[in-house]
Amino acid sequence: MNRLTAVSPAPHPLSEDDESLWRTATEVLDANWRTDHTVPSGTLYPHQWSWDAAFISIGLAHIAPDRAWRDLRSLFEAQWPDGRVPHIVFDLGVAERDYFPGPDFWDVPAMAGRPPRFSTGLVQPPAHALAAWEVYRRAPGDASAEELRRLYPRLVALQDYLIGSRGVSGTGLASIVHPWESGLDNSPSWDMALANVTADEDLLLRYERQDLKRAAADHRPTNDDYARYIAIAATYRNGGYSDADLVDRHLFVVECPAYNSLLGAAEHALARIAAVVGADPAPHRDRAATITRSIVERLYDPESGTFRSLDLKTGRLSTQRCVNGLFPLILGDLPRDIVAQVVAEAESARFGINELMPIPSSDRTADSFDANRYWRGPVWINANWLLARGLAAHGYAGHAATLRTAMLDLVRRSGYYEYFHPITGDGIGAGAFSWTAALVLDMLAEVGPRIGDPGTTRMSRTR
Ligand code: 2M8
Repeated sequence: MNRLTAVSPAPHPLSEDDESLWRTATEVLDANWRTDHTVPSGTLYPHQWSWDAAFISIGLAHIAPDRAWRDLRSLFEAQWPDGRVPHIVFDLGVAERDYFPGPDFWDVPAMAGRPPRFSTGLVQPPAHALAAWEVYRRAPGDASAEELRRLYPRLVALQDYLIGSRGVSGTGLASIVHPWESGLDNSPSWDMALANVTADEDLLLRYERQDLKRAAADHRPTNDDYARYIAIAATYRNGGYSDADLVDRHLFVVECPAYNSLLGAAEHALARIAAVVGADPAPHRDRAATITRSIVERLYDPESGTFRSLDLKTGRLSTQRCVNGLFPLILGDLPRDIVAQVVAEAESARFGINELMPIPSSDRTADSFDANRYWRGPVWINANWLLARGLAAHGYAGHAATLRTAMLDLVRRSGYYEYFHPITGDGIGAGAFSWTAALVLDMLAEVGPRIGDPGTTRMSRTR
């Protein structure tokens, strides 16, 4: 495996502590690099994951832009002819037993010059156009412009797939067909929809969970939920990964506010990318406006002042308040009155923006809150990084800086974990986790010494 020969310096002087953070984050990404992509974790996740690659590329842009583009390119080289970008691209050199469900389970046919079983048939949140734009901004120049030109048609094909084949409601929003597609896999946001799926634990006798060999059982999904995940994935696979008649045929069809916010953010990013590559930005702006309008019309619950997921099989909004309800903040065109409501939700005891701890993945006051279990309470850096961006873009610079301070302090204290206990801050899940390291680099590069400096406007507690 080729190593980065030297640690690239930060773009501005850092404190001694931050200098060390910069170096160790670089080391994590370097250790997780595999020829043409980065694995999320060398132990728990030994393949390439779709939205991980997006976040990772943003960090790599600061230290090895060639790797940032290579990572995104590798992912899009695995794009299916229908435009979907698989949620996992398998490294066929990794043993089947090292990750479940692996290539044999998904049993994807050969296509587009790829061997059989090269990927899963699911997708993940479309964070890639945003990432490509951010990599370009961080590492501008002809080489990056060329990469953007190469990626643009593929990014558009992904959006076309999501808005077309997955546009089940015909409103411009995309549906997910599995909790794994949300990226927020075990979130309480899916509990109501999953309650209608039979949990057949016999499936776990046929298929052995690998995650429990590498992580504590009370940090991971329950067996019941895992059995449901397998049933949903197997149904989609057995239907040949077809998206026809999903509401009638499939077990899980949901519109998620986080997923669709990233879908809209992708159109905003594509409008900017189009201007660089000589394409027409107008259709992207139109689509972005439609997506924001539909998210508000369909997924916003004015009574609670938050966004919720919508089960298309029952027509019901989830009753759970989860971090996905805050994601529409990343949309610059979210109406101001709704922004204010969502910020109030983020400030409330349910999520509680403060300097001591980033925002948890789920409502701290709800019965479903679980401080240890995967997306049901713990803190995730990618979600907080996105929320900080959204808050800053809507003029809440103080809140954005508070979140950044909390994130950097947490990682300084606990390490580059996959997720963190929302009360103690202890690291949970995989250590040396790539997107945590990547986004730390990005925060250090962007804010640098100003983080924690109370004399600056970014740190002000007011808007
Ligand atoms: C987690 O999901 C995978 C399945 O895709 C798993 O639990 O095995 C999620 O946190 C997801 O968002 C993430 O992309 C993936 C790899 O980091 O791990």
